[in-house]
This record gives sequence, C-alpha cells and structure tokens, in this order.
Amino acid sequence: MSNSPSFSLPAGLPRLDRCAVMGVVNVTLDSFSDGGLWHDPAKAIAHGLALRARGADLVDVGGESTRPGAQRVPEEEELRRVLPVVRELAAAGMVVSVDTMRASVAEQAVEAGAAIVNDVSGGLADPAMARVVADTGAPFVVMHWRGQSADMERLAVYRDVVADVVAELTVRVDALLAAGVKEDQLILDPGLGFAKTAEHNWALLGRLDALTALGRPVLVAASRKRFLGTLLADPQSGALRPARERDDATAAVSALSAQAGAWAVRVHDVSGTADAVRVVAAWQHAARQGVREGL
Ligand code: PMM
Repeated sequence: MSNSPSFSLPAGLPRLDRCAVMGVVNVTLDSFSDGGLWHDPAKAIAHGLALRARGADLVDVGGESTRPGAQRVPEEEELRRVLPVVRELAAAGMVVSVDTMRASVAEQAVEAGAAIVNDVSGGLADPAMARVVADTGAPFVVMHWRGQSADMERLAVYRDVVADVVAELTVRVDALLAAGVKEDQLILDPGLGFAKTAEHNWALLGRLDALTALGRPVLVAASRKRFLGTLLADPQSGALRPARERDDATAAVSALSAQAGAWAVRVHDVSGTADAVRVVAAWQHAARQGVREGL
C-alpha cells in the first residue's frame, strides 16, 4: 500500500497528510471542457476563489489551450490573460501554479506571485525555460511531452508506453539538472492524453508506481479527458460521454491516483475530488493503525 510520501516536497508547497487538489483555471477560449467560460480575467479570478471554497489546495492558471490540434496563442495575449489572474489569486493567499510553455510567461508569472511553473512540454518547447526555473528556484512540473498539440496524435507510438515515458522523463530530468535546476524543484507528470491513446493512458495509470519510484512528487491530470469519454461512451450510439459529464469518473481516478501515491491531482470539478482524496487519507490512516495494532 502506498501512503506516506517517499519524496521531498519542493519548498513553498502546502504540506498535507493527503493527496493535494489542484483546481484548473483555464483563461482560454478553446480548452476542450471549459474553453470560453473564464476567458475574462475577472471571471477567472472569481472562479479561482470559488475553487478554493470548494476544496482546492492550489490552482493552475493557464492562458493557452493544449487540446489536440490546438494552435498556439501569441505571447502578448497569453501574458494578458494569465498575469492579472495569477497576481490576484496569489494576493488572496492562494498557492498558484502557472500553466505555460513560455519562459517569459513563467518568469513574469513567478514575479506576479506564482509558486509553481507547470510546463506541459517539460521545458522542451522553450530552450530558455530551464534557466528561468533554475534562476527563480520555483517548483517545476515536468510533464511527459513529445510535440506541440497540432501534431501530437501522430506521435502516439510506443514500444512499451510505461518504460518509454519513464525513460523519456528521466532524460528530461537529467537535462534540467544539467541546466542548473535542483532535483528538489521537480514534480513529474505522465502527460495523460498528450501523444497518448486511451490504452496508453490506462497503462500509465495502472503502473503509476513506475513514476513514483523515480522519487519525485507525481501530478496526475486526467480530469475530463477524452479517454474517460471513451470509457463511458453510450453503448447504443457509441457517442463519447460529454466532457462536462466526466466528473464522477475523474473523482474515481483521483481516489485511485491518491491511493497509488500521487502527490496531487489536477481537476476541473474540485468538490468530488476534494472528498475522494479525504476518503483515501482516512482509509490509509485506518490501515496503518490496523497494522500497528497487529489487527
Ligand atoms: N493537461 C492539460 C493542461 N495542462 N498540465 C499538466 N501538468 N498535466 C496535464 O496533463 C495537463 C496540463 C490539458 O487539459 P485542460 O484543457 O483541461 O487544461
């Protein structure tokens, strides 16, 4: 059974006795499940505060959609979307992560109060990212990534997806360390849905231990993703379950990820997951107690 963390948590992150809940604030027009809803910074700020009230331990603010086929947003526009939201939520005392592939955005977001840099490219998209992460000392989410969203579907070819993702993440970690990033800044993420089929995603979730074994905190971001829509497709028509109706399945993935030792789960609907991770913590606590008492 996986429970007490086997990793050192980067400085500045909340210390919890359970899996952390990261709420998603997409300041975008085209994210697959909530694009356009919080595009206005004022609405995004209100949404971030509402996520805290529902149980988010931290929020991830992003200004660029990464859904399959998405086109890049210009840097100026990304800054315009993200900075006011990061600034206000950090000022309200929240732990804020900035979801960006651009070093300039990461740097300015950290100046505005972001505590974490979440880069879906793991530093591959922008060669200046490693330096910014090293200089700021911010915790850095290194997601497994093989290429930009516009052509990631053709990159979903693996010999053994678990072994290949572990090997490719290890190469990224080594490159970041060589660039001056400290090991205890790093958080790993399997990159569900990024150049991965439904089968690849399930294989990675089923073997999350292969990632936690690398000794760093692991972030799981399955929320509302297509592979859940496929799993729950209408048996008659074959139509995928719509993105907004995948939150119960997301909470189930959150519970199982927490049980498997994930440091945090990144979700759109916070309430179900906030309950789920508390159930897991109580269950694990009782199991430890039972072992101590020789039951
Ligand atoms: N997925 C999305 C965006 N950001 N960040 C991390 N670390 N891991 C992910 O899997 C990830 C991410 C895409 O989903 P969204 O459109 O719901 O934000």
